[in-house]
Amino acid sequence: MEKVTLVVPCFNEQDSLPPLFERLDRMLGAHPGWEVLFVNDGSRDATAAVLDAEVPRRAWARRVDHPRNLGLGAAMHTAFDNSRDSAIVCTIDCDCTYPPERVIELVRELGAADIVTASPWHPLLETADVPWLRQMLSRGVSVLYRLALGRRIYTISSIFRAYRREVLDRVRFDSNGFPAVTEVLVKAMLAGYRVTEVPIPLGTRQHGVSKMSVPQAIRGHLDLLAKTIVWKVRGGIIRE
Ligand SMILES: Nc1nc2c(ncn2[C@@H]2O[C@H](COP(=O)(O)OP(=O)(O)O)[C@@H](O)[C@H]2O)c(=O)[nH]1
Ligand SMILES: [Mg+2]
Repeated sequence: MEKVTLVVPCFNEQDSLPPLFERLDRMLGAHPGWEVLFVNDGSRDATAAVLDAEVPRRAWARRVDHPRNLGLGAAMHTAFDNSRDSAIVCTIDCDCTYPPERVIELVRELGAADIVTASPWHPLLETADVPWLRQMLSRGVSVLYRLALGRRIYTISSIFRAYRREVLDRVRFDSNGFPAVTEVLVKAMLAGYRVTEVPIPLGTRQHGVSKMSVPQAIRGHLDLLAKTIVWKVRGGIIRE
């Protein structure tokens, strides 16, 4: 059986973590080869204390801590470096805006793909329980990447994904923050890896607040879009 690591990046998620642990407890009983790696990225709330209490009680749970907040991309680097013996690595969010149980479908779909990503903006889905502005931005950004890449991709920035280990070993990404999620997918597509989208609706956060800054996200995407066009014109990304 292939080893699977679920990576959970956490920044100030003291209230999201307890319900997530409960759902993972129920889910992982049926998946004995799976582990969950929490990356506490210099949280300033009680995230570390919640992990202190919950992780040691579970055989499937591991954690890594950054001494200070380094960003989502840095947390992804730490997690990917700390899961080298897993054939499959998934990233899921802390706030359960994607139902964590649905990661099982992503892993199943990896049979015929190198990356499987949740796709709330897939045409098969009509609604999303997301504030109007966030939804327009996220949908709009995905359209721009679709045009820049010249490839059918409906959702470019979802964190809820499954990767084959080879992709993470070969596709380097430089972004430290949220754009890392998009950068790794763009580069993998340009390098010829197979990407499958699974329509999964995005829900609203029930605990805590979003850590994404909209102005920063817009700047990050404009920068990455410009780079994407250059990479595309140059004829793709060489697999390292
Ligand atoms: N490690 C780490 N995780 C982060 C950081 N910012 C956000 N996250 C996590 O990334 C996931 C998505 O972030 P969230 O704030 O829900 O963003 P949104 O879903 O785009 O509104 C959550 O699990 C967050 O805890 C960060 O700076 N470092
Ligand atoms: Mg979220």
